[in-house]
Amino acid sequence: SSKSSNLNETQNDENAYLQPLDVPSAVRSLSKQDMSRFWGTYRSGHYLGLRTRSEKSLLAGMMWLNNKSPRNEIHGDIFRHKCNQDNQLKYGWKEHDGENFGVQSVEEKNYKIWTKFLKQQVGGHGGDWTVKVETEGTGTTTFAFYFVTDSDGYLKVPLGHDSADELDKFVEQENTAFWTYSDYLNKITDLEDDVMRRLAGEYIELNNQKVPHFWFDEPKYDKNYRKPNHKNHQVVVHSITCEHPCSFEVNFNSISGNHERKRPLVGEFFDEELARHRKNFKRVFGSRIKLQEEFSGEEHLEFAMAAVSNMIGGIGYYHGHSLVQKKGEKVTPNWDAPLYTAVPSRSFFPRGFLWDEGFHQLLVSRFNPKISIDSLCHWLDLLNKDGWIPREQILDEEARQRVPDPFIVQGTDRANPPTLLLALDYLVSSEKLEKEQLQALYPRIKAWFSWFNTTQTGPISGTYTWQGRHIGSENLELNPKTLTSGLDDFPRASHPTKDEYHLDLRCWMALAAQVLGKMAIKLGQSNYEYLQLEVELKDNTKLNKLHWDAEEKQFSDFGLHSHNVKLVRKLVPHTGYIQLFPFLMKILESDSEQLGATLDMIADPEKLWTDFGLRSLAKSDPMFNERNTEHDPPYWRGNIWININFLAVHALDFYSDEPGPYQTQAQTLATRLRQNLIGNVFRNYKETGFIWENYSESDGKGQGCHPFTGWSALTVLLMEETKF
Ligand code: 6A9
Repeated sequence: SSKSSNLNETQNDENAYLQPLDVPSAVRSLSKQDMSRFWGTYRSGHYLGLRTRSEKSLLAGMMWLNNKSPRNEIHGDIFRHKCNQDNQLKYGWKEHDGENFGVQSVEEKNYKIWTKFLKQQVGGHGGDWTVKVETEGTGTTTFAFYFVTDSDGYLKVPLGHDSADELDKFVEQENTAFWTYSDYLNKITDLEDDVMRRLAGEYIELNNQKVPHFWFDEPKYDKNYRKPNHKNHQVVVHSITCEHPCSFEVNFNSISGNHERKRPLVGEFFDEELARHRKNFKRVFGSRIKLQEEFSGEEHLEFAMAAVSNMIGGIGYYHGHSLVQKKGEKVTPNWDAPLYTAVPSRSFFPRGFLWDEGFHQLLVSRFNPKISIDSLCHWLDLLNKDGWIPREQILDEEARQRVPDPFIVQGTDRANPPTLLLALDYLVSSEKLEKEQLQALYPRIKAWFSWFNTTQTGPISGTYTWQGRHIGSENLELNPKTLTSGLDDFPRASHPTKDEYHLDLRCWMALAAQVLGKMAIKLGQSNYEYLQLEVELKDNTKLNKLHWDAEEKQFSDFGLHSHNVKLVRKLVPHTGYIQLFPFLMKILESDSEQLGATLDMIADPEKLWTDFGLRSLAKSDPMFNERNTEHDPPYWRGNIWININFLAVHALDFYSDEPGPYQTQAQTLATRLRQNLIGNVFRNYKETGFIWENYSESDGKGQGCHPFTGWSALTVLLMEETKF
């Protein structure tokens, strides 16, 4: 692609930042190759996209189109393939366990499609699977189910309607197959056009019947398909046109399972096996995620299961490299590596994000810790020699096509909050991480921590600075962004300088030191270094000295800020999520004036309190709901975000148990905030069928992209009986 053609220069081996950290791979340390997650719905940016967890994979997927509707009646793509918000479809996994099965529904205007994915572990290569498609409603739909080979294999699917058909589990009205080639796996997008040209409307008369003209289409470029050249990926597409309601099965059998397979996964056996797994899923769900009495009804349970299932069903597997850049050097490809990760949104951001993943795995680890450990090992294997992990994982051409150029390149000095440690901390304290696994991860976590503690330090001892704010861009943006912090446009010092320092990062470092110290003890190693830093970073006197603004009665960043028309170095008086961090990380002493002031800020409807959750920026803040540029609407300047609200509820729970002058206030706020959040996210789900990226502070409506079953799905943990 033109985007990267000038970037594929040979790597300079002396550049440490382009090499993986020099300790044994965490992924490889996982107890022998576990095949239970080999096949999966890992192309989660598609309505139904399957692949294996291997570098090169046979891909499978499905698309469909509305034959009967005139084009202009259909929203979005005429060919439904990639998840696209413009299609205005309601879709998502109702149940998905990440290992055995998933049940998804997709709602078109006049009909509904169920995609039921089920696996059977036989043989040594991840076993068999079947996709059963069932529809309800009226009208006719043409489905196209396809397979794409990696560049080594080839498909031997006999063509023609009268030959024995290896994909013959279709129950169809019209059933056609054809070949095509994709010269590049990642340009599978072109497949839509190709299939479209062949399917869209071109019918011929045959025996007084209208049939698609490609019925007996000869393979187009298949002269040498038995010896495909390495660039080519062979594609076979099977199309089925049926009248609703209808159903068909696509059954994949792994040859290595032939001697073990009692029955193929089709027909009655499929239905029985699926029913068995669904029952088991509900049982396991109920035992691992116990909902409070008031949420134990059908509707809440369905919501909770859908939230978890979409998080798990959205997990993707990628293989490729980021494009990275060290300050002052040219953009270079990183090494090729796999990533198994949940994604914030299947439609908009179907790829990995570092700080999102820590929140994702807090939820996933409740249901299946093995999945979380697997993900964390993959993420921590991405550490380079310096201990850096790229924030946004845009690993292949398909991912790069979705992202505008300036956002693709990852700077090697750029951080993102170390939330993976939140998930790890949970796994360690709940004894779900085995000692050997921790042993394998520990050197990586140490290296990551040490990268933070050397590259992100501020101008004076005990201070930390997010690198990478745009110095000198204050005339272009209302307030130059801090993407690395995760709270992109939350206002900071008006004029970025090298010597500003940030409150939230200091608090993240306190948390990191605390978690590392705990892990060291668990492994019987010295925790001295971490304990010392934890104590220093949690010292309220030191914290207040650096970040407490006595006049504004709040904590703040420090930097060059315009104040009464003058530019001065001072504490930056904005009010919102950043100000909560010492409270969120439970650093504040329970009888401190600072805790009291923070709780007041939370409870004040002119500041953070709304009936739907806490606002990201106070209503009273001068930048409340302000655009950053003409093209950049307010994002973290008022909207309600669930990840921070989740941390807030847990901090309130914590202070609710701490005797002191603010205990009762914390208790009241915890109860009310929890109720507001659950009530609103649930109401939106009922009304729209989706969990959203963020919620409006004025009426609670879901906003931004959807489905966003990333951290917003943490609502489920707020519904739990036992507090986190
Ligand atoms: C650039 C893509 C059509 C923004 O959830 C992922 C991140 C969070 O980590 C971050 O905290 N989101 C939050 O402020 C989404 C970021 C997406 C960037 C994509 C343009 C265009 O796609």
